[in-house]
Amino acid sequence: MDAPFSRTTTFTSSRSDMASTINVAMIGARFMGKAHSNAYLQVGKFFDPAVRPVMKAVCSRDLAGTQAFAEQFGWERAETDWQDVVAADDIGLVDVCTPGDTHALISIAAAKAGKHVFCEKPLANSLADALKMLAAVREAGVRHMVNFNYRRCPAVSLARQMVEAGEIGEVRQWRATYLQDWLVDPESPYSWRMDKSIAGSGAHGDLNAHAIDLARFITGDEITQVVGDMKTFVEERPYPDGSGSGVGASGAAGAKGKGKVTVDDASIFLARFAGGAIGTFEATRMAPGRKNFNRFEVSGSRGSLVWNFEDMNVLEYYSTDDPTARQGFRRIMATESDHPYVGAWWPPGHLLGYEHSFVHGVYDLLQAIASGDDVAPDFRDGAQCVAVLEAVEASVAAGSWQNVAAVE
Ligand code: SOE
Repeated sequence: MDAPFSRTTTFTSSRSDMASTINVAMIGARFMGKAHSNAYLQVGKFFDPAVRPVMKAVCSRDLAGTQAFAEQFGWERAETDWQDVVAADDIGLVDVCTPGDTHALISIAAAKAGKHVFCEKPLANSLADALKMLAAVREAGVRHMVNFNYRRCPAVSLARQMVEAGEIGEVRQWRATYLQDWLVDPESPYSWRMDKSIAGSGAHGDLNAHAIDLARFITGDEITQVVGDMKTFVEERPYPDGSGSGVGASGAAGAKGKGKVTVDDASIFLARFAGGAIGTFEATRMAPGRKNFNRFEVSGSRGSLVWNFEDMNVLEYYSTDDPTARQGFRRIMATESDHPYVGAWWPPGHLLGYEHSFVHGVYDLLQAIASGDDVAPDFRDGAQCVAVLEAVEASVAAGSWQNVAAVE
């Protein structure tokens, strides 16, 4: 078997012709599996990572489907036993693309086997599990990253740079709305995303997790107290007939009748930040007309920034430093070569999309693996996000403000 992390001569272009490689195993082969596979395929073509991924093994439960997936995306082998894959001597990085209920099991086993770990969000379905994952990767001394991909949309990375540089002054208010509509129809089929024992929660963990991560990333601050409300509008849904293809299409196929929805359709909360800012968060799968309306607006003492994934290349910026007669929101197209990540892609002015954010994340992870430096968002960030999610759920149960546990 190949060494998991070896030096090989793989390229003869003007880029590095002496490239290190790392063998990757990905567990899970559905929507996120495709997005991650695409990232491994693209990263070495547009960036020049110090270590290049070799797509060694993909693993999921059904052999024929996994083999077809491996062939489609160029994985060398298809497997069905994640434990064998994680333990295999030739694997250096384990990429966890399964639903939340298995993140802890797989990530901890991978860390114990000395593998670097890249895990989908939310990091875990409970803070207790997230803390165990954090302890495992720290003990193993491996690199770890949770995939909050929206951080790496160029306009979002730019917003972080601007807040850090003080361009909107002191952050006072954060407003996040993450709105989708794919569950508005009560006949939309049941999937694992509606099963609390698998997904952990609904719009809350799926969408508010992103919003919480963006709030922490952009403000550089921590959420310390929360109070919220959550609602399930449609309490049971028909099992899928296998014909669907949307995000909710998988799971329980073949079962008859209706499945009980045990997660929220919508989740809202108020937040207080350590630095004195306050914030609002709203996540729903029940907002007709909103497709992937992941929007934040951050108000500071000298300006504001607004971003919305539905127009993801644009960052809106208002500055009180502009002359009064010229003040107004300007639309910054984050498509220029001096914007984060953009120079690696097309000539200036050409738009990037959803998939690019995954390529950027994989690039940064590979650089960290090569250098041995930490990469953000890491499992501590992932666990802190879960702490916020969990505190909101506690506040709903208690009907009162709750403190958020601080993850060290
Ligand atoms: C479905 O709600 C989903 O695909 C999420 O799971 C993703 O994390 C989000 O980026 C888009 O919507």
